[in-house]
Amino acid sequence: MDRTFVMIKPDGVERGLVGEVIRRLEKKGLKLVAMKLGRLDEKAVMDQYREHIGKPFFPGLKSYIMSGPCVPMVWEGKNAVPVVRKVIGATNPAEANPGTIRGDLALETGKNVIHASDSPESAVREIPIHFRPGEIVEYRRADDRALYETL
Ligand code: IDP
Ligand code: MG
Repeated sequence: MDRTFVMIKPDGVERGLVGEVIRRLEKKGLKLVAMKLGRLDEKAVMDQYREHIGKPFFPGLKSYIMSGPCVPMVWEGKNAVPVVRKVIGATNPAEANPGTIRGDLALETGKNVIHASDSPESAVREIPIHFRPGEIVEYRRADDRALYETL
């Protein structure tokens, strides 16, 4: 099954939005298969955001991500990568649709609550930055059949 890397950023943790974010992804039908809480070290931030190194907003992004604890997670489900991008909404919360996490819960691009992989290739690259293989947990959810059985 498809997997994506998702991370609640320090503003989300500090605002008490961890449960709200997880609730939305769980209700969508996605399965949480790995999670931790902690500060990212510099190497993890540089690896995670390597495509943005050198951009004008990078120093601010780096200090924001390292300013407090994050909640890195892996979520699993059919089309997990594009589905989660839809659920989180546009990068700039002012442009994110209502009903999305960023559209409902944030105001600033620089404080947009959540990260999610933008492609399956990004997910494959990002997951091992934050999790060892043994930290990803396989299990059945009671609604697996109801969610995935197609007629
Ligand atoms: P994404 O998070 O929707 O994938 P990216 O373009 O990959 O968006 O940017 C990564 C993160 O960098 C954003 O979520 C945001 O926190 C930050 N960022 C991107 N562009 C800007 C900007 O113009 N100003 C401030 N922060 C930015
Ligand atoms: Mg991105």
